[in-house]
Amino acid sequence: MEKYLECSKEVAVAIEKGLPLVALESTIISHGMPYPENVETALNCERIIRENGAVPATIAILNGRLKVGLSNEEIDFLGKEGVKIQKTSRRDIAYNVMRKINGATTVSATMFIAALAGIKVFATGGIGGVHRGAENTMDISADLEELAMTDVAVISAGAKSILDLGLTLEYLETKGVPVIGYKTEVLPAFYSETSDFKVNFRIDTPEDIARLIKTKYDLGLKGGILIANPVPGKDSMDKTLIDNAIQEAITEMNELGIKGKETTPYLLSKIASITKGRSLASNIALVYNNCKLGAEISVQLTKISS
Ligand code: PSU
Ligand code: MN
Repeated sequence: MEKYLECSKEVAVAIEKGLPLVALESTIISHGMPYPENVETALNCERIIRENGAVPATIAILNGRLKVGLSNEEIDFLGKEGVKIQKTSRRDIAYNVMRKINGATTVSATMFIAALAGIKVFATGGIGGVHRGAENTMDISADLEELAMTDVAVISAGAKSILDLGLTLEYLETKGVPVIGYKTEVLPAFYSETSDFKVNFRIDTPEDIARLIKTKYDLGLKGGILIANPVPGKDSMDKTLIDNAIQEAITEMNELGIKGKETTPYLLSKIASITKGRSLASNIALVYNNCKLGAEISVQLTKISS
């Protein structure tokens, strides 16, 4: 595996010493936010994870190498190049490695690489899921299948209502993925704290979430865990306002005939422009909030695992 996988010095030392680690994805950098906010956010995520006692491991594919832990220059490169960097989910990994090209890893590809490196906790903004209209398009993110098979706990602010939240939850249930609400019974909807859907279980402390992760793997139950952490109240957006923006963005996307992997990046930037940047501010705040919780969970997991 060393032929393909390359950990930074800091990450390699942390793995060797059994220190808490938190993985971070890179699609959010290259495709999820505009430059320079994307780079600022990525660097702040790393800082927040460190401040909360864990080691950050931002993941990407660079020149065909599966990189775990990036330098600030590498993060800046991914942010500046933006959509020129290929959005890379599980299906794209082997091709990128074979061609020795760059890839910004989605939740699915990041989970796969994190698991290879032995990292069990991963913080992001939102996961991909079952898209609205999936009964016609079959657009279901590879993130859900990855959660079904790869042993990594993913902290997200729920799923954006550009997705069909109800169908996304059904899919996760079929695949045996527990959906945990941190201090909430309600599945948060990314930009807003609430939705019409419930999580499977409410857990109120990072320690108990770590105990659940450990118990699941002690039992030999394969696959991930989805931890839904609501956007902080002050950064939560008015539900009607954001739902209208999402609807407008989806209508325009369909008129333009945008499909497949372009869907999520298109909607994110369209919604940011309709809301005059409010959604971007909310997105950044929820990612920071997830990094903090991810570090706290990883610290607890290390404590009970040693
Ligand atoms: N949701 C966000 N921001 C993002 C993504 C999702 O709020 O940047 C990215 C993640 O990398 C996720 C991917 O894994 O989009 C899902 O893409 P798709 O729907 O094409 O599987
Ligand atoms: Mn898709």
